[in-house]
Amino acid sequence: MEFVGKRVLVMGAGRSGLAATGLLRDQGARVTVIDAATNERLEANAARMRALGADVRLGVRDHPAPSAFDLAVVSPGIDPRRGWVPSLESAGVPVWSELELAWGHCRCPVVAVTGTNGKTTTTELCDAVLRAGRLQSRAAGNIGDALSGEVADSGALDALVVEVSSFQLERCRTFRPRVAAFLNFTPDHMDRYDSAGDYLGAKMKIFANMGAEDLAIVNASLGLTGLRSRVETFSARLSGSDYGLSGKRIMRRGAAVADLGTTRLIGPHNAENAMVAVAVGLFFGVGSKEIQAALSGYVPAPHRCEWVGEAGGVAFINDSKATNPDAVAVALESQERPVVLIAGGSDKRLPFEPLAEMVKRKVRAAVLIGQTADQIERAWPGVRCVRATSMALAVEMARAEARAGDVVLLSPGCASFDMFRDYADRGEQFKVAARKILGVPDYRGEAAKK
Ligand code: UMA
Repeated sequence: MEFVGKRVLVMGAGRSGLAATGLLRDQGARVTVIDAATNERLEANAARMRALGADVRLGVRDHPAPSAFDLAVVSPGIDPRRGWVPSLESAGVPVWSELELAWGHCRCPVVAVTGTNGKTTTTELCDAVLRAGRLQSRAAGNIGDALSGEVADSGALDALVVEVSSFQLERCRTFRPRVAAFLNFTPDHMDRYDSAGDYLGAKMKIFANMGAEDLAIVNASLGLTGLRSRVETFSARLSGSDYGLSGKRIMRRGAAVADLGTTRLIGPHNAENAMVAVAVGLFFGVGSKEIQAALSGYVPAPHRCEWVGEAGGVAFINDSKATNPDAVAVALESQERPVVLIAGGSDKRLPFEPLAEMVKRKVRAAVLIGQTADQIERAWPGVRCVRATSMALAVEMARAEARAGDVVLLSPGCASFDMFRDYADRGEQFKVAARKILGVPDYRGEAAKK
């Protein structure tokens, strides 16, 4: 599409809106940005977008007329089936996701990673493997830096590794990754989707435009059929897939291709994440020594079963990134000590009953926070549950419930937006409170170090 002089509406003034505005202004489009909210962060973004020549309106209640626009670009946090998007579409204004806009300007192969859990770790691992093979690679997308902000100099890259959420795939038409990985699937975001099938449908769009020369790397447990691209399967649990596990070794069709024994990647879910990174490395011609070096050198990002410290025999682990019940199950599975669990948060309409049996087995007490506290307590009969109204209080209460030899685990199983800015803010608040108990003086979180 030719953008010069085009009137484009950017919906959402967060990271996606900011990056989309930069890209559109570079292309000569006339950009209007709207956001229903207003706060300090959005004001700062608005100042940057105005400096680029965009018309920015925060705290918008009445939407501008559809006839004023040739195209709308929607941020992933905005549900295109509700609110104002349907009226734009019925007025004939095309609505693209930010990912679709970015894709049209991308000049290098894309490795796209989706799935319910493990996307960020896998995206980082793939990027690390490609870099170890001396390829010019960059990670972007849901991981934090919107793709629109990364495509300008993408012609100089060998690959962009893009973490892709279901939200970003909605309102995508032409996105075609060279390699797409689908890690796993359990119901999530049921506050946005009408059914699990609806959520799966959004995720499956990752494969929609791929052809015979492209590669899909899929978890064998998904049982996906009918993809037009080449397919390789992986599983740490099922036999018969292209990639599997023998002890700590990753096997490809019977031959060892990497050793997890020398890595910090713990648990079957991380073995599967690593299998995808190996498959991506081999696809791009990275040597096995380089692949192994990348896996061995990888340090998991914060907020994913992150060790905070131990005092008086009680350890503190921050798994704030666990934003659905399945991720809590993975965290609990990997704990060998009794757990005092801090859980709860904003409601995504996900059931907690399936966790009840594991929680009974592993959890001494649960400290519940946020909107879902009542629902979780009802779902876990027989489990001691107490309530906290802040993270500081939750950590203190968890410490009081714990005995020497226990683990205090923050693994909320919910989104964070009822009490925190995001999952990282929630994890930082947990670490601040835990380090106070651990006796680490003056710890005020990662942000304070920058
Ligand atoms: N808004 C409206 N009207 C609405 C709803 C929202 O105006 O009806 C506004 C909000 O006030 C907000 C903006 O729209 O200012 C929405 O922005 P956004 O939520 O899309 O936030 P961004 O900063 O653009 O961040 C997005 C992703 N956020 C979501 O998908 C919710 C980030 O993923 C991503 O890192 C970023 O783009 C860059 O690509 C975060 C996330 O929580 C980490 N993702 C979900 C997840 O991982 O589970 C999918």
